[in-house]
Amino acid sequence: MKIESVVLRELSVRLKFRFETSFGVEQDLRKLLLTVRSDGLEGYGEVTAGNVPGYSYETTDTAWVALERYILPRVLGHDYATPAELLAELAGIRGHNMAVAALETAFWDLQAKAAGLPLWALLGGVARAIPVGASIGIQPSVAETVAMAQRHAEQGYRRLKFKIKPGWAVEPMTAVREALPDMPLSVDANSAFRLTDARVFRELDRLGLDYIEQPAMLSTPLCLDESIHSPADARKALELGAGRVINVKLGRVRGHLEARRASDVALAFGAPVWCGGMLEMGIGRAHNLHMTSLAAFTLPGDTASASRYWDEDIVAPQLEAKDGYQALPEGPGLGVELKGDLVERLTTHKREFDAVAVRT
Ligand code: OSB
Ligand code: MG
Repeated sequence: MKIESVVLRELSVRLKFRFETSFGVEQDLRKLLLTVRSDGLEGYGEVTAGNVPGYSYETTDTAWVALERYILPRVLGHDYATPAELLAELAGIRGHNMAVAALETAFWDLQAKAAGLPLWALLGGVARAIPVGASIGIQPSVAETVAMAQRHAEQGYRRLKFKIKPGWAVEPMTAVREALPDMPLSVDANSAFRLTDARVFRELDRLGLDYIEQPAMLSTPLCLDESIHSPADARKALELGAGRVINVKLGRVRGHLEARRASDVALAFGAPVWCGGMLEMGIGRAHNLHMTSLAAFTLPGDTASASRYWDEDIVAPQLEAKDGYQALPEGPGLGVELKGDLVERLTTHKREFDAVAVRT
């Protein structure tokens, strides 16, 4: 498929809640959306980077520059038969995985549409309904943490993940465990702890958590998020026993092809995999769901209902979990339509790239 033109937009969107993690607070988000055109079709991709380099070095701004200056000029006007060919073209661009992933995932959407297949089928997925959990930010009090836990458990979520940080771990989690003795629970520290905090983890160990996500930059039997940037990272981590559970995020590993390879590595090691979230809008959320259809994804992911995050999401149908399960959208490609008027209203910057202008 020839990359005929691309529209890059920055959207300004407000989360329904203040999302606090060990690296900061997010609510007013600047998000990039990519529309890739080929053969009368449109493929969509979303950049999963945050406003600031708290989770990773990539940000909305670095992704804009990487796409505008380095990534899009290389691919515009070129024809690619497969996502692998597209990625090979971009092999010289080191890092900037979230920026590359927005293009790579949009390309998959295009190919699936051209083939008349839902994206999950093109990826080789198997599941048609995806069990999902919810990722709950740091709350102002233990009581509010317990209330949030109870509300999400009542909504049917299959696993609750809590953000923790030094000084905010054992007390709230002990209270949540008391309130919900049988609920699958996990915690995510976003790399905020050090080995000298081992005592905290010995205490958390008593609470029967499913896993502890990325407590530090090196680790005991754990779930790895920030440390996994490629299938090779997954292999090394599992070989070394640095983690037993792998969180796969499309943006972090450069898109669907590498995500599928990383999940295959974990499958070969017998390590459970789940799909992490990055507070995505509808395009990123839909890509997550299609990826999660792959057989390796056996644990509930973060892909909660869109209405948990947004007053109105940018796609139709809106992606909503029922009883803790998200049904995969059917129809070709992502199976969701962009709400054009809403996207226009939320757009703060827009640039259109077309093959002729960039190539001459
Ligand atoms: O570590 O999983 C993380 C959001 C932004 C950056 C990092 C993370 C997260 C989440 C939110 O946990 C998951 C979601 O609900 O989308
Ligand atoms: Mg995480």
